[in-house]
Amino acid sequence: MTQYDLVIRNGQTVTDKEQIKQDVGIKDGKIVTLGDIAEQGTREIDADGLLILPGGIDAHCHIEQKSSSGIMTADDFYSGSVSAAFGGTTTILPFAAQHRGQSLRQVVDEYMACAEPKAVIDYGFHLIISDASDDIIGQELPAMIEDGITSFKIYMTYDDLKLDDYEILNVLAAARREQAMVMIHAENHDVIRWITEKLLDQGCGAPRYHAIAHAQIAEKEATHRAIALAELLDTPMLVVHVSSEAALNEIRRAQERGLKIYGETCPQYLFLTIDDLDKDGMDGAMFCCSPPPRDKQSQEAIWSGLIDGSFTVFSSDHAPYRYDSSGKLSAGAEPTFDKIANGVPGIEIRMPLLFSAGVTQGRMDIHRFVEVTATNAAKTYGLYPKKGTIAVGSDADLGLWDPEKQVEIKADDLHDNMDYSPYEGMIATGWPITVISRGRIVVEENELKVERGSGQYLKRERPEAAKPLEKLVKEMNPETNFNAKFI
Ligand code: DUC
Ligand code: ZN
Ligand code: ZN
Repeated sequence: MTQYDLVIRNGQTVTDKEQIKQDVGIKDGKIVTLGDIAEQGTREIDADGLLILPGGIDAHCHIEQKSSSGIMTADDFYSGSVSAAFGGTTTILPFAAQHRGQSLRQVVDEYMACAEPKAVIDYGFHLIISDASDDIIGQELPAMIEDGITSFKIYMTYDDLKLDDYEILNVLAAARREQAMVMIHAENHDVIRWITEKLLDQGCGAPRYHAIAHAQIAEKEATHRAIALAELLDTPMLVVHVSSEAALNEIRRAQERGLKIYGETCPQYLFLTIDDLDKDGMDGAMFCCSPPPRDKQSQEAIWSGLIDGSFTVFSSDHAPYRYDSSGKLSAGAEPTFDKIANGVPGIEIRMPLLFSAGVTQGRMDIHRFVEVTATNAAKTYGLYPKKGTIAVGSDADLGLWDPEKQVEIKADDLHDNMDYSPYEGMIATGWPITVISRGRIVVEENELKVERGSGQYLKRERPEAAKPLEKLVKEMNPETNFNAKFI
């Protein structure tokens, strides 16, 4: 009997560090051999001319999630995970979102029950914490972290989600103690509220005003403040969905000072601009997300942060709301911008569009592409080296990419449950033609090959990246337990 369930031959394996022409031998869902393999596998794939990349990890997506204003995403765990897989992603980390009044255990149990029978690829959860009461932070959160949900998102804006600075400090202190990763949505709530009121008073309610209300200064100020709070307690933190140069520069400055501050950006900040929100009628609603796409200069700045290492992860922030009364237009046919469901889809195009505009067009090398789409997410969220790399002992999660295949993005061809794509008509050069998760062929010849519910839940480790800095640990003031240099 053969030692291998699957052997992939003649391809070039690519990790964040190296590209090697070698065979990949897979057994029981794991990579067991890399190198020349003489023996036949039960199944063989000829990957001549293809790049074999680690399966992508989408570390920020909203699936089967009810927004704080009660609108359900268009994708459930089946359509969301299928769409991810067709775009080369083999692991998703969506959110289990707490609404105020809910216990974290109840929230996680509900999301687990939704995902388990439907997901076709592996998945874990970040929590969203909207209630930072002592019980939640002191007792429930540590229990959830112990159970493998080792990261959580908090918000500085939205009436029903926002934490104030005092609450953020409590959350950061808990994360520090438990060594979990804090993700933060950094926008100044009152700035957005104030501008929104003024705009609406003047009758400026069209979708494009969403981008004006969510001013860059609101993102910059909140990013600066969040970093200051994290520094006070010496707590690692990741700023999600960064859209502007000003916010990026806050992150850069923190990193230059040696702080463990990480950043994430997303396709909408590389491929869309404020002009997209200014389409005829309500069509701009299809591009409303927070923070919003900015101008061309910001796009270039965000590209530079992705290329130079300032950003750690590139995630989709897939937040799919259809362009109808179930989603974008749930508040009526012509809602003002503040009533438009916030978010854009992108789980399937995340990797192909970045591959095309980044690697094919020569902006970034392929190793950096692997780093930001897979390896760094695994490291940041406690999945490495099980996920995010190609190594003996790692899960056999792989995308076989044809670097020359051209695909025109069309909503009709994507596998999510959306009725539009913000990226309609864009051409991607480079596409994953075979996608493998734990040795199972999930996508081949443009067909789904696995059953619903065949994805597995990932109980995650405490991330190495969430450990406070040794240097700062020594500087902590023993009486106050905060960073002594601020006294
Ligand atoms: N934050 C997200 O992470 N996604 C969509 C909208 C938002 O505010
Ligand atoms: Zn957010
Ligand atoms: Zn999001």
